[in-house]
Amino acid sequence: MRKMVIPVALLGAVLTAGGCGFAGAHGSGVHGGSSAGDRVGTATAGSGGVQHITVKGDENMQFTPNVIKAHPGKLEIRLVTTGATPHDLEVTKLHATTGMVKKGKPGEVEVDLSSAGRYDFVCTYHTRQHMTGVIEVS
Ligand SMILES: [Cu+2]
Repeated sequence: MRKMVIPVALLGAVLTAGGCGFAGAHGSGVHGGSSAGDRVGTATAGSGGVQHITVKGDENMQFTPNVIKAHPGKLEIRLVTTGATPHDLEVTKLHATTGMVKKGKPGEVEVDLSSAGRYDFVCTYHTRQHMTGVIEVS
């Protein structure tokens, strides 16, 4: 069930379309996808003991944050897409996914992180562009 979605070159035109002012935040011109680009986010505790984090998927095929720090327990991940390219977020080990998320239509997935450790997540559309991240549970 390998899905292939090849986004047409949309860079440039779409970046000004968003209302969130996100464009330009990563305009350093640095490419390469190495681990130097850790963007760390910490899940916040919510009602009912469920932790929450919002992750953005952008036109550079990157998640922000791409390192999520959480505690053992339930975590709800909300994925928003900032540009025209759809993304998803799948926690690989748990086979849990948001499904395809388009701009303006966030998707959520709740995972039960019962034990400490590292849980990788990916965008299944852009694995070849290394659109990945990790949840660090401790
Ligand atoms: Cu993606």
